[in-house]
Amino acid sequence: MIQDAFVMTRANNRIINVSNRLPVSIRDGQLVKSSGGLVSALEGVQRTGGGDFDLQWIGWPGGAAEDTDDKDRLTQQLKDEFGYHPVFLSDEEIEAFYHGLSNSSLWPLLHYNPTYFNYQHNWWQTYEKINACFADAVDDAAQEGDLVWVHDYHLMLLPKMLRERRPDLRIGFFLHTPFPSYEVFRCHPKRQELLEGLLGADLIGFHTFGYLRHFRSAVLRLTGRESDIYTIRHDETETHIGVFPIGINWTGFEQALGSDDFQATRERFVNDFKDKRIVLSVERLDYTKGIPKKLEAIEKYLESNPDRRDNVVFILIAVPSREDVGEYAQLKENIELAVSRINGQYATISNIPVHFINRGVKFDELCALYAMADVAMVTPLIDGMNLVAKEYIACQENHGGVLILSEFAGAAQELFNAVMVNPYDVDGMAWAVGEALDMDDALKRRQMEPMRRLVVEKDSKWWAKRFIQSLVSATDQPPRDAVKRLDGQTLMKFAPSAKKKALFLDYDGTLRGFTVDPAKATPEPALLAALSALELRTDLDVFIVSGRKGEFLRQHLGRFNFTLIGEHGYAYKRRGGDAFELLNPDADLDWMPTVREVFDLYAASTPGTHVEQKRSAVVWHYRAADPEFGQWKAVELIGHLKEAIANVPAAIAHGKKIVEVSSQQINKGMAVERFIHETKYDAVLCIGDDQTDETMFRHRSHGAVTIKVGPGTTDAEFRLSGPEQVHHMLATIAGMKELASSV
Ligand code: GDG
Repeated sequence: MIQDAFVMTRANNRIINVSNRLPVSIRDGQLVKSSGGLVSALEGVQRTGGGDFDLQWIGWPGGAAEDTDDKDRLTQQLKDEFGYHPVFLSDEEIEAFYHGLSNSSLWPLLHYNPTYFNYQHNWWQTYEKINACFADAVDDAAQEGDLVWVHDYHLMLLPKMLRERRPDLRIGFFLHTPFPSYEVFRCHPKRQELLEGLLGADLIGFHTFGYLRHFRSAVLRLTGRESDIYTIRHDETETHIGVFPIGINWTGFEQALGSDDFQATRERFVNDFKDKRIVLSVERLDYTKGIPKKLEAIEKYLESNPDRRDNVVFILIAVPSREDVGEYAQLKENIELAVSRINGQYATISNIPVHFINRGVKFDELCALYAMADVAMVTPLIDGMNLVAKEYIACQENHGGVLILSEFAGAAQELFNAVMVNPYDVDGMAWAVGEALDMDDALKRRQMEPMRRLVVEKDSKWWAKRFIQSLVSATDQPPRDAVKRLDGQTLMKFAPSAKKKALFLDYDGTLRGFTVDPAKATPEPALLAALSALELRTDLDVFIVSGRKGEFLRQHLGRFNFTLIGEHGYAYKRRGGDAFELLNPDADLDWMPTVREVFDLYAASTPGTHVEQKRSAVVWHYRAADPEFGQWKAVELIGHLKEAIANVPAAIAHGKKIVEVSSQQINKGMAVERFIHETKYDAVLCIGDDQTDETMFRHRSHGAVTIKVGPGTTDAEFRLSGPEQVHHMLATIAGMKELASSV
């Protein structure tokens, strides 16, 4: 299935899957299959390999490099037999990268557990180093234009590292855990670096919309990058984001359910648990899975239902996990204590209520348990998705079981018919056990059938196909606007000659970067140097075209022999002149008091915002407001204004952290028009960064060189990334002799 999508869109049929663990482990020199949620899901992807399509996999094969003899032979074997490329880790690296940074700092925060958070700077250094080793491994294995799919929190720096090394690759990242609220994620000392690392990807996927929403919020607050529901904009490109709920490896389950081994195991278990009702739970022994609270609920249920103590069995399979991390050892001890307390209290001569199995079971045993259990109790405190919930449903071929599901699992977003519980509410969970055990058969079937259809259809292949298709289309799309990089050849038009040339330069965001306090955005030395050099060129007329008031321009740029155009073209002062004149003295500004009133209302109700009154415009500034609240109120304000100014000659612009209403009879484009009509220029350059500058860019069609500064859609022909590049361009123009150098 993946093949189809892939072959249709690309000439090169290779996907490089990168995850911390390979789906096999090296034990005693032999290759053994490893288990876990990610491996289970990706097995489906791997199975579609072969034929037209080639899946490579890069990851750690488990164990310490020191303990692996004959690495060369194993590397060769992994490559030849499976298309796997191992990244070996030393004992020290496993400690710092895997147990340390990944599982003791990232895992707790991603799962809302700052109290379990631990951090050491050397862990971070090793995390950077190992991510770089993975980048090297991908670099070695990847051919031009390959798709690279990076998985999970162990490799959050990898997308950026790869982007820097190999701009030709198409990079996707999928996070298998939740992405928490910004308030929790911000606890991480390296929060910014982690986000920047991820933003190297072309596409980032999450299990649920909630995680995506938190991610967007963290990106906005920590990096200032704005986004819409599908994309995060940055420098000259964008990162796509999307929701891709993972599915189970249905092919594997389907095969198992049809096998003799499964039938035999199932019969054996049915016989073992004759006359008993089974409530099953399966999970890694992890504090996120909520096992202690589940045991409290079981205890409560047994306490309040003495008549059930003889015939209900709770089978708890808790697969050992991260036993080297202190919190996990403590958790295991607490669980063992609770289990023996419950069994001591509620065992009868004919029944032991809790069967606690602290190891993995074989796959056919797992399937048999899923198929025969009357109830599955999946009650994590938080879980990215939880495949066990879906696997249990898939094995309910006769639709006779009931799923109790935590509303804090990603799976709860899809499995609406489960008996939903709050895993912190012990009484509620105990009640749900009774409800599930006593549910009538017709209702069970009605609830189970649609859920089973969903998990069987939307399996891991479906999931992988959707992700890969989205990555292909994200990277196949031409940039939203075909903006070129500015080249030296274009700038040649401004090389010294007898003919006159004009430069129309916006100020904020173009000549000067933004500051929280606009009054502090005064010209920096690099800009002053470039402008001084330009001033010496007698064949160049320079115009500063800004939204600022004339006085600000006079104070900070008045020393140059330039024409200053303030308030988006409302007032201008000619070079050499003294006073500011009006561009259009007859403009109708009667709408202004009404707009001002609306703006004042928003300033009063949005902390950190203020109104700036200009002569031909009113501006609401929200740069210092909470970024999300500011953005939200800006959208609301625009809606409000649209009604208020429906029939007047005024226009609304949503610029960078501002909303502005200005006269339609005055704009920067009209100012440019006035001056290029007065003087016949041989070449014209217009440069600016926001929406108000777009009115200047319409002169592109008359041969002007138009340049957009920063990201975003534009009508300009060229793009520069920020003020630094603009300074460099101006210095280049100023210093031109006969031949241009490149920017
Ligand atoms: C992470 C996220 C997300 C379990 N016990 C046995 C066994 N398993 C298999 C299950 C299942 C997998 O392990 C567990 O997957 P989960 O999704 O429940 O949980 P995590 O391991 O925490 O996985 C999670 C997942 O990644 C995928 O994105 O859903 O939220 O935390 O497939 O069947 N398999 C066998 N014996 C066992 O005893 N054979």
